[in-house]
Amino acid sequence: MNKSKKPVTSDKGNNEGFHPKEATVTVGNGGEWHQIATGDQPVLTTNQGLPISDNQNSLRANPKGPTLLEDFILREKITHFDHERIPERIVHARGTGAHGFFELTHSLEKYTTAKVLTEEGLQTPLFTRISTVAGGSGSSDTPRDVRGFAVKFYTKEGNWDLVGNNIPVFFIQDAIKFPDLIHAVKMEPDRGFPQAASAHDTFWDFISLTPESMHMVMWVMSDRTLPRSLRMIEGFGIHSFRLVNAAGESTFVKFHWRPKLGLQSTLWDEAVKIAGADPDFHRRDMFEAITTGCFPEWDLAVQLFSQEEADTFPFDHLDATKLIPEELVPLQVIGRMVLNRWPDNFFAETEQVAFCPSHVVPGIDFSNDPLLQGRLFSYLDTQLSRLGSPNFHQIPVNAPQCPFANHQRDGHMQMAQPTGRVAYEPNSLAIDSPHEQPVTGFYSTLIAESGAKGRIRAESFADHYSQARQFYCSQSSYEQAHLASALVFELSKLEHPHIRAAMVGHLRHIEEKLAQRVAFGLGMDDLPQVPTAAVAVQDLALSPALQLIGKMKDTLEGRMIGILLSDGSDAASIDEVKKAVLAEGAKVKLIAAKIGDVKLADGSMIKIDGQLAGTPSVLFDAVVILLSDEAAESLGNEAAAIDFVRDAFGHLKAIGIDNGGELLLKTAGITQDDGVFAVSNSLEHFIAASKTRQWEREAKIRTLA
Ligand code: HDE
Repeated sequence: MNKSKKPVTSDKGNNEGFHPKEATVTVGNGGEWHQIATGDQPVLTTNQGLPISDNQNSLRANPKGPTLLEDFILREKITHFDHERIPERIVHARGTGAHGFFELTHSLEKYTTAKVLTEEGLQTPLFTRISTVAGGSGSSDTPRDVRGFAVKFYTKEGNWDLVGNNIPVFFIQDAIKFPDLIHAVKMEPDRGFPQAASAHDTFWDFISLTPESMHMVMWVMSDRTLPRSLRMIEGFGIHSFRLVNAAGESTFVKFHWRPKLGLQSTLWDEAVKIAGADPDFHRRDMFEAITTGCFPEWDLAVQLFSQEEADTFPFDHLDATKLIPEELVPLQVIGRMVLNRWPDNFFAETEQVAFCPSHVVPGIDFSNDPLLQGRLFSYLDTQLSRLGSPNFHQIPVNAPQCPFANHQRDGHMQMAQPTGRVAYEPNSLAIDSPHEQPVTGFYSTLIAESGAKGRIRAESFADHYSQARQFYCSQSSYEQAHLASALVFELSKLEHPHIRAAMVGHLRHIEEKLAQRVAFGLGMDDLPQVPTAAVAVQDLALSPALQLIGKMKDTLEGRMIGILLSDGSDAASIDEVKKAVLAEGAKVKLIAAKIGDVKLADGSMIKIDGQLAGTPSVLFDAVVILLSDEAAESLGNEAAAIDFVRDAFGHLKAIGIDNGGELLLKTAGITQDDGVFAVSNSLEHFIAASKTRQWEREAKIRTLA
């Protein structure tokens, strides 16, 4: 018997790994795999269950001869490998998923029959996938991009998919424009670049010719598209949906996810550098949070309103380029989502999960938003092409967790084996077969429709600038500067000056000063002409709730602090900083010039988490530099150390120092400001400052538009 715990491998071509008498066989069971026999290690088999004696050598005619076609084991293995990839999502290809639950804390019984929204205290299992939009599945986590926010609730009454984004509005009003929008933003077809970037001609060409996108463009150019963590973004269902109660009355609803950790973003320069330092920054952050028990959490809130109320809004709520300010219709928190389980297998779950906005439960219905109406078709279609079969609902991550049965049969990769001769309804031959449920089943709300059929856009959709203006004007001055600078960066990348000019023309409708800032940043001598607007731009009431800075939380929870140290660093200082940071719910990583152990001044050894060159300060929310004088002097000749402190300072982070740290800052040419603290006497101030950014520093170190 093989007692070794080591994997059984052989490069000698012998049979030492195979022990037929104690073979462990692995069998499939509706998509799950079970070990059914004993032994130290499972036996490696083909997909037909044949034990394999040699997994190192293919079958050759002689030791130096050609490989034989007869080698069915080689062919099965390679063929399977050749087919490992399925088409990636045409949008939202790069995503991070996790399991969790939704707990209802406030019943909406008055408005809906949906049990997931009426049974207080009920915990509904769910799977959530957060994604970028434009890049391929292997692209980095931190481009400037919208984040998809899709949640599949496995309710008692079937799956409910709430497939939203981290921005409450969208680029276009009508689904028929979606392929154009996506073709414009994705890599240009003749050259195959840029990957995961909107800073190129085709995107801005399309946008400049599509005024309805201006509101969304304001959001996309804000720091909302540069999240610090996926745990620190909001989610929005975007469209109006309907809730329908037992009396058949319907109420409009907008869904909002609110992160418990508050909102937090990176700076643009930081996001760019993170992409190099750790392309998996967001996925790793989520993985580390969930696997260490710091479960990400969001509140679910709703905005509820009637048709009569909607008629008084100065915009049309069926237009997905508009939002309903919280000041107009307040948010009501009705429950919370906790993500507490990382998937066992990325492909099986995160890649194969199939969301469809058409997956609703009784008591939830659609509105006439023309973007939503198009999506109701698109997602089912895309699953057929990606997952290759109308049986995609049988894949465990997609399968409802309530009983489900109907008379649909057969098809590619059918896993179910229904019995009996009846596969139709109505029938009298199998009274226990699935029958429709007129009372509790899903029904579509009765809505009277009138008007002329045609390819016509409602006049109420014509105002493209007022909410863009409201968004920009509601931002803090720091956020306005970031937004203007983002526009300068993106438009500066264009080869075609006429697109630049067209964009600045649109900005003049939104806010004249914004247009001036961007034009100045782009080196334009004169402001371009203002394009004709279909309707006059309105001055809507400012909405402070649209700020990101306003929604940052005064907390270190979920944050990461980096301590740069060296041989000879002071053990007591390290200990004090660590304790203070951990007490606030943040995590600490220790960085030194070399990986391994560092010998501190008191002779104790401490384990290092990251090597300096591979662990730059962009990976942290705040940093502490605790060095012996000698180490500070030698690190002064180390570009990675200079970059570490310069970037931390440039990214407006709080910096804690001791004498050695002060020396390194000096060598790096940094003039200390109010965001730099001696940890010996100002540790608590350092902690407080680490919860935010040193915004006042920015104007002194960076020219913003
Ligand atoms: Fe999507 N979208 N979309 N979308 N979308 C897809 O479905 C589509 C839109 C969103 O993590 C695709 O399974 C059309 C708005 C998310 O798996 C596809 C239109 C919003 C995800 C598709 C839109 C979204 C997708 C690609 C215009 C925010 C990722 C793969 C009518 C409310 C879900 C797939 C995941 C994915 C089509 C517009 C969000 C092709 C036609 C608006 C979060 O079906």
